[in-house]
Amino acid sequence: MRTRAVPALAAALTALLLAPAAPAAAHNALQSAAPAQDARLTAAPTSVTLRFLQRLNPEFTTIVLSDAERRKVPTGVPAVDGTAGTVTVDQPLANGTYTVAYRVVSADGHPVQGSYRFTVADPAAPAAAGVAGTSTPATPVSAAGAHDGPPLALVAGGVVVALAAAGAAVLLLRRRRTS
Ligand SMILES: [Cu+2]
Repeated sequence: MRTRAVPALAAALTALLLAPAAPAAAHNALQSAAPAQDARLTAAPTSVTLRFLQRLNPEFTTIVLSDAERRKVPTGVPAVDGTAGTVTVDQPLANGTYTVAYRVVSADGHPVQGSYRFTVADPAAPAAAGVAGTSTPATPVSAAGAHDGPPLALVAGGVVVALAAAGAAVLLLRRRRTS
């Protein structure tokens, strides 16, 4: 009975680890964007608008535009209208890949941040100075929330527990066989 319970426990823990994380219903999330993620624009945008699931707090809404070299592109401060935040782009964007990074707060007060890229490829415009056509921006595209930290730690802890349980199961089985 007891030896059977240990593998069952290990299996339960494994299932727990494989199960998708519970959706964070209380958290804000990016719903749509203009320019859209991975968009390839033939005309440079003059603004970036991000639409979220929940209303934005103008005091805690950050939208940062940067070029392929990770240089910050001058924009206005985010103008918040309900669930949408807009920044105007101060200068015409040269051809190249740009990253939009955002940080907003959820209704529960927790921050949510992420980033995505879009490309300006105006056939009539020259490429950005110093930005080769083959340059690949190193900025990773992610939609990581502030809650990614604790769950990761939990997963790591869970793996340790599962490994310990599996080890205990193996030991018990071995002991059984040798006795
Ligand atoms: Cu939260």
